[in-house]
Amino acid sequence: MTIQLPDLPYAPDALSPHVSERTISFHYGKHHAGYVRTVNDRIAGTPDEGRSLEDLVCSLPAGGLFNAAAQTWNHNFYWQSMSPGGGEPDSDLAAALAASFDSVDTFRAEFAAGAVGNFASGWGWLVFDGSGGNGGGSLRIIQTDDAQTPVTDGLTPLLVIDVWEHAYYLDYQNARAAYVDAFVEHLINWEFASANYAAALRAHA
Ligand code: MN3
Repeated sequence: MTIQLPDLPYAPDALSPHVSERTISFHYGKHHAGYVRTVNDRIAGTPDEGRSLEDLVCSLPAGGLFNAAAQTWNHNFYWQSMSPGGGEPDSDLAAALAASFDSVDTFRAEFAAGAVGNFASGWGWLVFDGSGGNGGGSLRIIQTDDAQTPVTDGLTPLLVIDVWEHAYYLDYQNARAAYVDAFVEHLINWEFASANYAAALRAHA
């Protein structure tokens, strides 16, 4: 069994002009596909072959194979975090965002500020932290560096933005803030985030 490169959930030009078909051709077709290929090359013929991607990410030691596996997971999640229409969070997620950040608009501003301010080649996340127990939980905005992923910390990702330069340089050059603004205003797949939130609540009930 090998780790698969999932199909894009939309046509490669569907996010244009906010993320161009040219960016997706490199980002999905070269970077993401390259991480998948690296994972498969390195697990071939080893005891890791046949394990799920999640299992690999949560158990591998730091190093090149972890980086490729975690980057594969993060990119799988990133493509789903965007949709051509954007939309709005469902009522449950909207209420949770309001409880944690005062309003959905304040969430957008804080999520954008975190992603713009991440000094690393990394990722900006909205996560559900169920560590409070008793069916409770809170929403948090966190940043990770390089290939790091909240999955290894027991947090449940709801949404992610890739802020490695390869995610935006062809379209925005050094203007990361313009890319982040386009993401929060036009591209957030709220249906995906809302479904992830509902699943997180069920898992922690
Ligand atoms: Mn990337």
